[in-house]
Amino acid sequence: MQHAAIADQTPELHDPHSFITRYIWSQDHKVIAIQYSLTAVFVGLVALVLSGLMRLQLGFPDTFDFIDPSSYLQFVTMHGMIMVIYLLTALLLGGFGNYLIPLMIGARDMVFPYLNMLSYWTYLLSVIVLLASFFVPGGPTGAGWTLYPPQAILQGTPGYDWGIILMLASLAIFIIAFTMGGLNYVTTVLQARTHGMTLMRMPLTIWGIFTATVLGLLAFPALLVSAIMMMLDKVIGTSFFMPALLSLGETLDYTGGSPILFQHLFWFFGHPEVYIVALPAFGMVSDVIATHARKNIFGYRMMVWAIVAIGGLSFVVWAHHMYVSGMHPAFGFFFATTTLIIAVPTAIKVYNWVLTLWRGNIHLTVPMLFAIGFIFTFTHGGLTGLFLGNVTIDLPLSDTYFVVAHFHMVMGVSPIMVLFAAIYHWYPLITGRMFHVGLGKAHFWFTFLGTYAIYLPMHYLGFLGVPRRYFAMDGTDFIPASAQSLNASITISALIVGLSQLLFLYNVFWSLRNGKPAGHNPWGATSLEWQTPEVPPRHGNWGPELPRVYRWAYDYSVPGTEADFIPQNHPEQKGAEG
Ligand code: HEM
Ligand SMILES: [Cu+2]
Repeated sequence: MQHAAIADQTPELHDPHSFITRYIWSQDHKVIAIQYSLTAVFVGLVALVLSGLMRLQLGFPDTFDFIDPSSYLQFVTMHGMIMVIYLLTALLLGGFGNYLIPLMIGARDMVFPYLNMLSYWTYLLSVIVLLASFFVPGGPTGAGWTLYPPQAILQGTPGYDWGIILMLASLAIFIIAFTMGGLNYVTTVLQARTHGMTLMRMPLTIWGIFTATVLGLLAFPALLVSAIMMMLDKVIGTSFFMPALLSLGETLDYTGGSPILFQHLFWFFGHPEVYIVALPAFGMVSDVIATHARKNIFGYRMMVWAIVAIGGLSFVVWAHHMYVSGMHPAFGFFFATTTLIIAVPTAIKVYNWVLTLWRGNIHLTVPMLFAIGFIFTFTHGGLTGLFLGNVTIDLPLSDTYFVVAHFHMVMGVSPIMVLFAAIYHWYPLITGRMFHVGLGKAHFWFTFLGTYAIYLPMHYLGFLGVPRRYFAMDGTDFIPASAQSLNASITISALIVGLSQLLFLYNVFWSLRNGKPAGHNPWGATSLEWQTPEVPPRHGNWGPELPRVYRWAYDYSVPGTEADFIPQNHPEQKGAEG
């Protein structure tokens, strides 16, 4: 607030002049956001293709010669890792974090624009290193996205040589990129808010992105050290994670290390990672729902504290991923209890979204459809989490398709629904054009219904005991033959959902040229990013003067006012919270 001056130089001061400084080596947060997003979507498509290949094998075994058991494991690993880290984390924070933070808090840019630019190029490098592993001898690692040692670096696992080394290197580079971006986001939110933008007037989008970034800064170091330690185990033969081992009849040189230590480090990162992805999504979906229901968000303060509480709690539940590793019952009890406690603030959020919709003036726009779809998928995914959080229920279900169904619903599909909501919602601001509504709705229905066609049956497969990460299920007597027809139907649905994403891509690119000009603030939104003098906002965002904020971001349908919304920078006195 009083620090607004930090980011308040006149925009002309370093307005980029050449094509290169404007679009390639750009320090403008909006351009960096687009660079992050395009790269993330590109690798995301690679991950999508990999999932299609896996599904082909599972649905129609023995039909596709080019998928063998090793490549199946490699696809699983690369698919999982890309989706979680290189797509979702990068797109939500590097993409939307970058685009929205300065605009929503009324700053001209990030506080450290050069570092921000460096963050993108480092991220790009991590992606290149990751994808390079497809082309090295042995191919990418097939250790599973959890990379558990000892098997990750030992013979027998695909890509145990080059593949795993490149994966670990790529993760380390990614974390460096994330840290540069993350420090920027945190500092910018804390130091560069414009006049009047108190913390408790910030849109929930910013609260979600901010808290997620703090989580990332605390959690990623655990992954960084484990990557470095495993790299040392692999390359120079230390034994951090490697016990004494007999492999193929041969005693290996390792001794005394602890694979369980890796699991603890990994999940100390891995669980908060779920919320690094979820919290920005929670924030964005709140704002989309409020805007398109023309109603203030129900329980704003409760929503803020729920985000913060979930963020804090997410650091004390990690071992619920390790029930099968064997642990003292007291620890099992502890981690089950903390896991169930997280359900409380999470449920509060779901209730508040529904209560925001309640008696709202609901516009079923494309962003709103995706937001409502998210409430469904997230609730369903969350409910199965309550089951898996209990030790006794988790033990038989662990490593089955029930788990695959659970995490895809809750952290695969749900954040993707919000990302689509967000892209459609902010598309008019970013491009100055409207997307094609019919295509958008078709895209929604394919994606939403397809999600259920893919993942509902997987819960049932899990009950049957169908194991996760298996190339083929035939020849097991406990899995009935009917499981195969389910698998075929899942595969067909997955292919349809995958192809229907082309509707989205086509819409995004077609509308760039052919969409109707969107004009200012087509949704009638209150938050600052829609109040810039130009659409799309120019370098420096605000013209000669920073906006001044008089109210929170949720003054929709305030009684006694003419328009059904009052922008945050509007001085008029009426409004719920002045
Ligand atoms: C149409 C969309 C998707 C399809 C069809 C799909 C399909 C699959 C399949 C077939 C597996 C392997 C299951 C196994 O053999 O154990 C898998 C694993 C996985 N997927 Fe997806 N997936 C999709 C989207 C996503 C998204 C958006 C995420 C983001 C979080 C994600 C994260 C993962 C993870 C973390 C794994 C586990 C990898 C491992 O076991 O190491 N998936 N997915
Ligand atoms: Cu977890």
